[in-house]
Amino acid sequence: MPMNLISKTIIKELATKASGLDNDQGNARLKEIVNRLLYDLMIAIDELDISMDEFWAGVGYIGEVAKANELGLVVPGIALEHFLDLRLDEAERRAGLAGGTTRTIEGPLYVAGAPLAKGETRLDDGTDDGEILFMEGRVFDTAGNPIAGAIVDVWHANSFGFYSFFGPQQSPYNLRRRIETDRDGRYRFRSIMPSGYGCPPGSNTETLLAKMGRHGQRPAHIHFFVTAPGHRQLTTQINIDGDKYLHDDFAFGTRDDLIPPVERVTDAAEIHKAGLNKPFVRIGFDFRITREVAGAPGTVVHREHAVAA
Ligand code: MBD
Ligand code: FE
Repeated sequence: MPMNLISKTIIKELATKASGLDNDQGNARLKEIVNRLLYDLMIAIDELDISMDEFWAGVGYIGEVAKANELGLVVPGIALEHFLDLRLDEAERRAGLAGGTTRTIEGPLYVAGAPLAKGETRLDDGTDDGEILFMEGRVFDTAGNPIAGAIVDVWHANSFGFYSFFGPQQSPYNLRRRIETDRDGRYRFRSIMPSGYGCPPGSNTETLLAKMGRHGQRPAHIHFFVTAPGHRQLTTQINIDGDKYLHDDFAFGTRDDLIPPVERVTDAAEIHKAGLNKPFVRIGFDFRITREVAGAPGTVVHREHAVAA
């Protein structure tokens, strides 16, 4: 039952004054946003009859999340990062942009400046006994022309679900590379199969999810930024088919057309041809990126990124 101890008129007045909407100084856009968020929050407190203790528990929680540098994990966990993707999808649709590979969330674990290779490279440092993976494909524009010199910036977790620069020590830029496509728009890499990521046990994010009856697991996935001059940046991932959490991702990142077939190669001749002595996994995936246009929101997200030490 809504409490409404306070009239909406009084709340409106308070939020207006608190956000400086009644003066002509400051940043108009910021004031508009603060005003709206404050108003909606005050209404929610009033209607849900949020107690002093509940309120300060919430403030304390956000403080802890910030102190632990976990905001980037809570945001996808409560579907906000995916929600922003849904808005961008719709904005692109209305701008007439079609035919590009489906986007999905960046997540909090990108590190800029990975080593740059031409055409093909190896991502793993040889210390991970995970299944060997060869992934390859091409970058196309939406007319079907291959794009030479596109950059495929790829990052993924190791076979324990950990990323380099986060969690247990790994070699710098392990499982992170930038690959420049060759004259046919082709990229290719050798790596090891990632495992799904799980929110650190006991983390603030996991604590919140547990209180909502949810888990903090992601299916195994591989992240990509695909860029080329004159084109819109694509931020996406592929998911590893067959993963237990494929359609139960705590971060809402799985999308149906980002689940390529996973081919397990066991044929002795094929194994020999690949220069290996044990079965391996092959995944093919092509990217299509759209042209830069005026009048659509940008796809390059300016956010805080971890910096390589
Ligand atoms: C990840 O690896 C990830 O991709 C997201 C979205 C959240 C947490 C960990
Ligand atoms: Fe990830």
